[in-house]
Amino acid sequence: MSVLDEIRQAVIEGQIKVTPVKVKQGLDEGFRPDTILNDGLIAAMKQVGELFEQGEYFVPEMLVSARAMSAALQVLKPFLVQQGVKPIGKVAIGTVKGDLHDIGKNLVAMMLEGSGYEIMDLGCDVGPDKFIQAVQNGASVVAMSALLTTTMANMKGIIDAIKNAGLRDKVKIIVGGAPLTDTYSSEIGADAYSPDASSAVRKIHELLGA
Ligand code: B1M
Repeated sequence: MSVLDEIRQAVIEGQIKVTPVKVKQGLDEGFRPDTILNDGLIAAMKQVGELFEQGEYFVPEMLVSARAMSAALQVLKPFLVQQGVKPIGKVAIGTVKGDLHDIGKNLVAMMLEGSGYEIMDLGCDVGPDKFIQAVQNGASVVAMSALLTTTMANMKGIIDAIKNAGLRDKVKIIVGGAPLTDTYSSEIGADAYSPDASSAVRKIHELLGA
């Protein structure tokens, strides 16, 4: 079993302590940082997403895998920067104004980071200004989360504010969260809706043609 197999296995099993150690071992054995990222960590997260979609993994398993991946990225990041590896795109993610639920949003952010995106995490209770600022600072995707039927209505206000600021054609907008639907996403003028973290990654890939 090569160290790349071991990295993949450690992420899939959600081994938070082992994964960074295996990444370090891969670097010591001379594997390029981008090989470890693409063939180790990202490949494993893709598999985790597939296991979730097949109903074999549930949110807790996905969460520990995402945490293992995040821990490993801390080790790998300086080497990727040194090597000049660029992120696929910048995603500004936040839970909308009035809403403090951030567990799902954090999971989506971790899966995206694990899939090669730079994340601008705006936190929760986020209004239009912060999203607009993020687009002005280079975000190519805005990802909004809402868990309350009362706060999902604020997503339209944010999309309208982005339009009014003349930035709508500079950014793709994706929405998610338990009370959301595809129909609602279309009604408020978002580009896509995603019901869970792994499909969020897939949809954003599609939106950016990545
Ligand atoms: Co709240 N809460 N909560 N809560 N809470 C719900 C959402 C609720 C359904 C519970 C219930 O009544 N059965 C209900 C909403 C009812 C409704 O609006 N229809 C509710 C309520 C009413 C409230 C308060 C109003 C309660 C009160 O104070 N009276 C209050 C509101 C506070 C506020 O936000 N202003 C409140 C508070 C809280 C806590 C602070 C205690 C805590 C949040 C802690 C935190 O997030 N840091 C909390 C929790 C934990 C929940 C439940 C139990 C769990 C939510 C969760 O984390 N799920 C929830 C009931 C439930 O869902 N069973 C509930 C796990 C998470 C991984 O899933 O967030 O759905 P989820 O994310 C998924 C997908 O939705 C999707 O991917 C994720 C991963 O697969 N997704 C995205 C999410 N965001 C996405 C963004 C994307 C793409 C996909 O971007 C593109």
